Amino acid sequence: MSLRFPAGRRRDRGKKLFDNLMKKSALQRVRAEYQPKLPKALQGPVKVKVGEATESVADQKEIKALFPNTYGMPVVEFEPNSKPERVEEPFNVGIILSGGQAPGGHNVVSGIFDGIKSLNKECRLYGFLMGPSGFINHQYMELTAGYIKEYRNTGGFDIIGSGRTKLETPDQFDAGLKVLKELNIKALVIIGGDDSNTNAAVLAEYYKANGADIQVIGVPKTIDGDLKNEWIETSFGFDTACKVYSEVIGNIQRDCNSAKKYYHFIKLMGRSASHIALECALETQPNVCLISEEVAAKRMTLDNIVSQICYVVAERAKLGWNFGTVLVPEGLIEFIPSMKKLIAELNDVLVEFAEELEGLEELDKLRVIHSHLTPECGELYKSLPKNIALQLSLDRDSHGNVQVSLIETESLLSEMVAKRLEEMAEEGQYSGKFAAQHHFFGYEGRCADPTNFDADYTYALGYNAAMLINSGLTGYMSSVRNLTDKPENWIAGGIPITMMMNMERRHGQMKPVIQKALVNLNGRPYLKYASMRETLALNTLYQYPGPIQYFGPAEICDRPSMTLLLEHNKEI
Ligand code: FBP
Repeated sequence: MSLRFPAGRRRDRGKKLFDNLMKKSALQRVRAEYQPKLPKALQGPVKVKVGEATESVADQKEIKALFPNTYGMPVVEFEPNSKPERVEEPFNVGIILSGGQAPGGHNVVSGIFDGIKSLNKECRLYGFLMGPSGFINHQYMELTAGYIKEYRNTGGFDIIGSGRTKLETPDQFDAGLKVLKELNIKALVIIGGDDSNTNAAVLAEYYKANGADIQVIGVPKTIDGDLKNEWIETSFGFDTACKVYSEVIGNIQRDCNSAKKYYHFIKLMGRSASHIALECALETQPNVCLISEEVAAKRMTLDNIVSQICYVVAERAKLGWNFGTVLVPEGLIEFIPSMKKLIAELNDVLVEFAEELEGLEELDKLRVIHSHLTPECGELYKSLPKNIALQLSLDRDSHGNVQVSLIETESLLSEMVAKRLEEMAEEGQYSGKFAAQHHFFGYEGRCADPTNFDADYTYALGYNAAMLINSGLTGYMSSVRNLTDKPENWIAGGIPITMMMNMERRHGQMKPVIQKALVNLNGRPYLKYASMRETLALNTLYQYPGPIQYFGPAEICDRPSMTLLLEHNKEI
């Protein structure tokens, strides 16, 4: 069923007011004209350079057996071609935006659109609405030049909406195939994170195995920055989101250093990995930044973390400073070994005793859950503030994950720090004042207008996806590399998704999945932060990065993230 999206009816009454309210802001109007930069190879006709056959990063035998038709394909790279290319037969493409929003999604769409139109003006682009569910339930719209124009260089996924429905069963694949055939679609592009790209690989294999003649291409998206490897240097959206958060952290630090009376506990999005927190720490130089991967590696307890923060607070108090900033990665709680164990038990209890828990009042719910936990986890559960215990006991998301964005880790830590400081004061080890403010920066960064870096990167990823489709490839992820160089020198091509896979236990079963990239404790970004940590804790060396700049000198407007620069052995 073709739909206009978003559905809305303009009323004649008050039309002038409505039209006025519909006007774009000055920045939006000027930004719409921005022409994203493309790698040299994509600026005209392309030819394909085919590399060697590939292997998966691990578990080759198992992955090969699960992907007999799409395993071992070569890495491909595009090069400029002197022959002008025009595709005689126009073709149609479908797209799905999957999972959490990330700045630049609209430019992926416009890149695909411009890419296919450059091959043949008659090619058409269809968008499935609200994520994979639009594909399964046949809800779509055609994306025309006029419609896309409204969204170029803007943030958000509202062009067609996004969703978290998992695309993983043959029934869903067959339901989707029907609409693909109806619309004469030759290729489906799935713009998503590691799970969605894993599903793209499964879908590509399924369609190939069943002779469906449909190509599937993935595009690496997530502000969390955890979909990256040797071939995918960063996922899109990370750059913009981190710059938005760094701006506001900087503003808070100015406030903090002006009033000198609060500790600001700032939780930052990033469901699992701490890349966002780490990047913001490099940008803003807070007094403390917790890194979940370090907590797990050192097998730290909640108590250890609280002690670490209290040490900083007490030492700063000796210098007369009763203020500071603490960055907390969103996923922290799941990386504390004892909490991880508790969460795993809670996952089981919530499923097994769902009926018993249904409709219970808060206190009864806590009591019943507690009665089903092992003594060790029960004790930890009981020691948590009531609101945190309840937040940990909320329903899981559709992938079975704890909804970490709903857990107020920042308040949990500050409450525990306050309690410990009181004890320290009684023992004469602390004589400062402690007052806390709490913040969570997450959703406000996911739909920001993309930075020049993300606007260029996403447009190139989309345009590149169009070239992969035209090259007849399936089961590939769009890859644009060499990102710390100028966009014209970026390398465009495709990476077989199976190459990034290994087998992991998920919900009790071994599954082929793309390896999630956590913060590497031997990597330059982490080591750089670790080398400054003590100095940042016991001094006040805040940085104030300011807002994203879209117009001006390239060193300000086009600068990639510090994480990317450091990972590429560049100086920051
Ligand atoms: P993706 O992995 O789909 O890109 O989403 C990541 C994320 O932004 C996390 O940082 C956050 O924990 C989660 O989405 C929030 O999910 P929701 O939008 O469903 O509240």
